[in-house]
Amino acid sequence: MFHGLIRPTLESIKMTDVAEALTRLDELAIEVPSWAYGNSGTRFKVFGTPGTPRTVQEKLADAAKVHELTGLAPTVALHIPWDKVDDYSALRAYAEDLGVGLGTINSNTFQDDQYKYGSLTSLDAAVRRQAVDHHLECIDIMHATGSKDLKIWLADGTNYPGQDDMRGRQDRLAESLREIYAGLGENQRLVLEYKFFEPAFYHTDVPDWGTSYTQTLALGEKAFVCLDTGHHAPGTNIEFIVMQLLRLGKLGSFDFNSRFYADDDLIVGAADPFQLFRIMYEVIRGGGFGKESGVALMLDQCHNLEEKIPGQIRSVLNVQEMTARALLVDSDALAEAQREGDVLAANGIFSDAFYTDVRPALAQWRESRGLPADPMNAYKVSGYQKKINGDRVGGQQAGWGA
Ligand code: PSV
Ligand code: MN
Repeated sequence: MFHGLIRPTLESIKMTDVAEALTRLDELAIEVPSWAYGNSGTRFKVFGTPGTPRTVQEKLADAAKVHELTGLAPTVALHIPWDKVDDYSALRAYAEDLGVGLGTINSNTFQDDQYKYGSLTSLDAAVRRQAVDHHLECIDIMHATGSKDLKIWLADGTNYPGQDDMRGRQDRLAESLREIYAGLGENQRLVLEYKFFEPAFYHTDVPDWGTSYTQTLALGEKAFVCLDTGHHAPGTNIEFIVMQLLRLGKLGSFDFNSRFYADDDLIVGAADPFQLFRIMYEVIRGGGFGKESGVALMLDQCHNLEEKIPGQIRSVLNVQEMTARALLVDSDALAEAQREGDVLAANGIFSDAFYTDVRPALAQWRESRGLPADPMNAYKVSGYQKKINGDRVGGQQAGWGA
């Protein structure tokens, strides 16, 4: 506890505080993306990797391994049509047998020729119809998979000033979204993801949280914003956006990943662990943490060079570690320092939590729950990678976009 103007030191965080913080970690659930297990790369090259899944069932098996070793990843997000199957109820049963559930359904209106000039915003009514129908099909799939969220990310935008009327596109977007929203079931939600660039270069139709907020606010209570950490300009204060969306009751989900330059989709927490800590602090501060909060913590990552399954294990562990550190912030002491205008003390309290090494405590937390203390090593010695490398020979490896 911090009293008066005495600056807290790292010793002010005791093991009892750590133990207390860790009990809340049981509420942490991270959704992994099916596409993280397939091959991916850049526009220059997609490298193949031994053992890569050929089917959605194999992707689910890999995701189940991540959950088995970490206890952190109980659901898997699907991308349609990449994960299209004939029988989604059977797929759900298959996943449940493996110990995981099916999560968010991601729509895809960015890889078909007809969407060259846009999808939900297109000037062409027939193209808009097709894009809306795709989302209604996704909602049908959600009924079978038991998924709660429909996540929409649009590649819509233009490359040149004057290419299209930005205002008209925004109006058509609102109209298309209204129709999709009307198709949602009672317990289903729509989450609209924003991204400030790419693949369109001049303007993007949902470039920022403000646009996503405005559009989802107009839709109603079942529509929320999805925040992908890689979709901001360098230097953006992402935790401010987290705070604001939570304050407005409109933060639906995260797509976590790391970026150095653009939408790199690297391992979350790898580029800037302090940013991840600050984001998780605002999530906790704003009531976005825990199963009842309604905020889905998803990963949206691709493992281009590194092995995919340990890449995912490392990712969920990073989120857990920064969440644990964020839970250590002594909020009473912080509020007191803030009231007293003690800038350095307040910043010190925040920093002390960030600099606390929670890894030994997390290893204990795992062991006490029957999980391996070191999931990365447990995977290495499990023989799973060797087995899938041998089993998964022939067929078409899954890849980003397939
Ligand atoms: C777009 O860059 C995005 O972040 C969306 O979430 C897509 O669905 C996903 O990437 C595909 O990897
Ligand atoms: Mn994303």
